[in-house]
Amino acid sequence: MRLSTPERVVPHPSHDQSGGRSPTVAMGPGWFRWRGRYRTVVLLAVPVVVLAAVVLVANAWWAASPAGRAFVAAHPCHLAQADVPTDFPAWLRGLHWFNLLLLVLLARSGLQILADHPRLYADAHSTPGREWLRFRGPVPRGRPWTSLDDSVHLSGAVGLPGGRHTVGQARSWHFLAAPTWIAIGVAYLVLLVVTGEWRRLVPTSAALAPSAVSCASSYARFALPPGEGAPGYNALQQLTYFATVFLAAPAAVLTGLAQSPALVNRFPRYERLFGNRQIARSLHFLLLCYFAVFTVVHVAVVAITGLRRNLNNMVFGAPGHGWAGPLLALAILAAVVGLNVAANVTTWRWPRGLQTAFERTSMRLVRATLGRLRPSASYPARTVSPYFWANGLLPDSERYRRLADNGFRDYRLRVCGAVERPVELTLEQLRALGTASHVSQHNCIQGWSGVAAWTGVPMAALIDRVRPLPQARWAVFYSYGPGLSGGPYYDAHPLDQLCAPHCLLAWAMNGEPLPLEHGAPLRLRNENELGYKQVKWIERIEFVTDYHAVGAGHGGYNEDHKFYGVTAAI
Ligand SMILES: Nc1nc2c(c(=O)[nH]1)N[C@H]1C(S)=C(S)[C@@H](COP(=O)(O)O)O[C@H]1N2
Ligand SMILES: [Mo]
Repeated sequence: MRLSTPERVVPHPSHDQSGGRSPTVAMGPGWFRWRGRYRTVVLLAVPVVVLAAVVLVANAWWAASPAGRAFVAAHPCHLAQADVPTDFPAWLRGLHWFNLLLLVLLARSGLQILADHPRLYADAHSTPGREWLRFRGPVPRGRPWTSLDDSVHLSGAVGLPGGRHTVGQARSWHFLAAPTWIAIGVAYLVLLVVTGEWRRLVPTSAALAPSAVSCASSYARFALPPGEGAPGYNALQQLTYFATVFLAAPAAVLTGLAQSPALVNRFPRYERLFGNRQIARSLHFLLLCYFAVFTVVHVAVVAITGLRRNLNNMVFGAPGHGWAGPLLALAILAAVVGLNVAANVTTWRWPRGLQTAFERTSMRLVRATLGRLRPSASYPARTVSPYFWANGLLPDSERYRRLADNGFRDYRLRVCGAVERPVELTLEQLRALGTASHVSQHNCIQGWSGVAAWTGVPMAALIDRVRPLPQARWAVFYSYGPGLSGGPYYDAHPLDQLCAPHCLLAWAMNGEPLPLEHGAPLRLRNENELGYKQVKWIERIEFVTDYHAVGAGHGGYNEDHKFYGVTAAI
């Protein structure tokens, strides 16, 4: 399948949906790695199965022993609780099923985002070879390998929308669903409190912990705990639901937020809560795994403990024995599947429509919140990454080669458009406008990150020099480098972000002149935004009223060709 766009964008090999590789699995540190798609799974399964067998046998022995029997008698799995609501009000049932739809959308678009950089690290620098889990072979040595080469192909049955390097569309879905999920989560919490339904969920007695052990022991003997069917949740059920609602769900939101360049460059301490951004990203993935396991177990228990009665309860709020509940539940599940299929189809048919829907809703929210933060870019110098992934195509024009051969002495930055004083400046003249340095974390849309020290002229100083006209709202940065589908790379930034103190036109990286692959002689650093906004090999800057007349009108090369958002503060 190929990306079809209303503008007939020329596909590039990275968009080539047939050529992409499928994920493989490898796990463990570099000196000891399990490889291979099936071997890893088998090798992982062996210790899990052995451990499970040991636990099952030990538990059976313990439960049959006098001590075990006394324990269970003293701590019944089902605790009689006063004041616990037994009804499932309509709002609760509605939110339960809506939550299912959103979780599936979040999981599928999340996997698609992961497939774009299928490596999970514990170290902050995303160094190849140091992944604790990867779904891709090792990074080849001795030849250029950008993170675009690295993305894997996902089936549309798994990923939303499936395919290769469809991270732009996947993010649209992820960020349409995420604020909705947070909103219904907040509504749910408020309603829990207001209606007293929280009593069913929130543990209020320490007796719950030993009782939960009794429940677990019972399940581990493949026996339903005594008291099954009594009103209220059993102790283990209550603790699991509580952990899912009050720990796992907020943790998913918090680790997701730690992916925001604007947030971590403004509050590096927030990132350090998790260790670093890559640990937060790994946790975000592990939380997806938790939700998947929870759902499987939850559904299994629903089935085992009286499917028809439970489904009636889940749909109508009353534990009837008719077929109406199961039929309606089936219809709801069919709708969830149908909506997911529709999401895939819509994405491939109308990628531009999806991008526009995202831009008009969630992206505005992001811009009004994270986009407004003022980055402090105050990472300690010792955190600078030893390895920094490179992305994009090097300039290949004769003109650029001549400039580079001569150490960029003939380079002129042209600044034009809606300004009072258009200029052409040499690197010397640019330096004379002022110099600033900062250490920041670069976050690529694909998922890798790296910390580097940047030195350059503050954009604010250049803006002072050229004096934008009152109608100028955006500046478009044009590159000597080509985009993947041909033509020069470009990207638009709002003036308010460019005026922030930490926005630089950088000519040095980690105290050295900017290396060729990182954008020599000049690149942008706007620390509110993801990597693709940081235009390298800048040729000229044009101030404009809005970006609709630039390229295909969506705010940049990747915005035009890959349906990325014009704002990327997360
Ligand atoms: N001209 C140009 N600039 C570009 C790109 C590109 O393809 N062309 N890629 C962007 C992307 S996606 C990222 S993540 C960063 C990577 O910067 P680095 O190569 O210095 O790590 O550059 C950005 N700037
Ligand atoms: Mo990127």
